[in-house]
Amino acid sequence: MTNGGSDYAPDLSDPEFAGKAVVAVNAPSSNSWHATNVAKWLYGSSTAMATGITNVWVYNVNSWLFDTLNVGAGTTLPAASPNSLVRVMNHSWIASFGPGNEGYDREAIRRLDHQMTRDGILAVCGENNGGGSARYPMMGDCFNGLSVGRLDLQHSAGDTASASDTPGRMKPDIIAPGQFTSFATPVVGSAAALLFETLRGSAFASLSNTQRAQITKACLVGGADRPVDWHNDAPQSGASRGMATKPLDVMRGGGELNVDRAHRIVTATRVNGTSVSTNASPAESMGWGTATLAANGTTYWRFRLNQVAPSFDFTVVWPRSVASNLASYTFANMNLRLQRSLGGGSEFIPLEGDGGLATFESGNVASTSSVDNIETIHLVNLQPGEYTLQVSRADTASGSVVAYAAWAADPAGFGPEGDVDASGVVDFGDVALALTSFGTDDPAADIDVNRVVDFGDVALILLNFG
Ligand SMILES: [Ca+2]
Ligand SMILES: [Ca+2]
Ligand SMILES: [Ca+2]
Repeated sequence: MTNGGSDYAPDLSDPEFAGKAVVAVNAPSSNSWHATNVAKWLYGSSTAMATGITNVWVYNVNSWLFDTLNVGAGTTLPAASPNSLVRVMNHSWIASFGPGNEGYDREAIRRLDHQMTRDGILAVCGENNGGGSARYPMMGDCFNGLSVGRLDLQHSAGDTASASDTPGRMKPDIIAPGQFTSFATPVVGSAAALLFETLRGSAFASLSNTQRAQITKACLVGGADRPVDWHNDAPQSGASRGMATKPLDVMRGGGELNVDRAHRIVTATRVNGTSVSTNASPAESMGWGTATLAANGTTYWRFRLNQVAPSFDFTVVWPRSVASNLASYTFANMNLRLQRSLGGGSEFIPLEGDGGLATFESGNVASTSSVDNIETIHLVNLQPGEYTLQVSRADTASGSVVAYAAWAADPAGFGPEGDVDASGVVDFGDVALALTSFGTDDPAADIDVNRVVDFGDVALILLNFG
């Protein structure tokens, strides 16, 4: 899909599209440079990441809005996809019905979110071009897809407008390379197609396409690069240290697309959240999982760092549910909190404020937006120890909601148990360090996590020796 007008189709004489079935849905259609380049980044055989995409349907924006999405058609739902195998929808355009007509903008977004969960699709939607430029509600205001900005930060960014469903949500969700947002957006779409391809493998046979779409979203955002400039505005000193009330970086969203890490996450071991903290099994350095939360429900993941992790990132996303008459929607408010834990998750040590000073160098341990449907923990230099990650619902809306989580911690924190000095091997240096901190609560040497360095820890070092 590309700009309005009849010139919305890619030039199929380009060898990048050889052998691909590209259907221009609306008549008349003609080619455009814009559409051709969007198509190259999305499914071109040499430019795109997902070179193997073979079946594509392209639309004129106006026709798609009124004849497919069915904006203005009351309770008539969006039309079915041209093929049930369609998984990615690319929107390299921006628009608004304008002042006084915000209801149509809202309706279009509501319909798109409904379509995504109904049909198991992930929509990628471009932001406006230009740093400081105005945001447009369509289609970047969506809840269930991804809004995309540019790696060079020359894109619109900010909160969804007061006229949107649930105002104040942060956009964009992710940034990617591209000369224009129109070309950055299909880069994310192509990455999404790669993850969908993985998720349709036999190991994932039990998943629905709607689940696959949200797992893809979680892995793309959860696997994104968060460079040193990335921050979600959590105070870094004082009583509120580490407490973020906005989940994303204002300009970078969830971060810079890293398809390799996203793929590593989705192919790592799935670990689901569990409602009893002591039942949470330790997760590996990368992975994903789900949890179903009732109103006011809580679920837990557990992590065991044997060494310092230079980075630790945990992201959770969840979709809104649009009523089948499109007149309303239900929307959970999930929050994240990371605490140090002891004894396999039976006791917690809060890390907010000064309590976290010795535990992490910078970042956030709580993510508690009241409006977004994404929350993010991002930490630099998290010290060894046991941690419990809590996802809780702060709303009382009826019905259960699935949380889709993805995490990526630096594997340096997941070396051998007992390697207290992080030399890569359990040796006499570790025994020496444990004896040096004997009797203290130094978590680096408290291997059995009972809050004191004692003979139990030395015994574990000897057990793991060599
Ligand atoms: Ca929240
Ligand atoms: Ca060692
Ligand atoms: Ca101990």
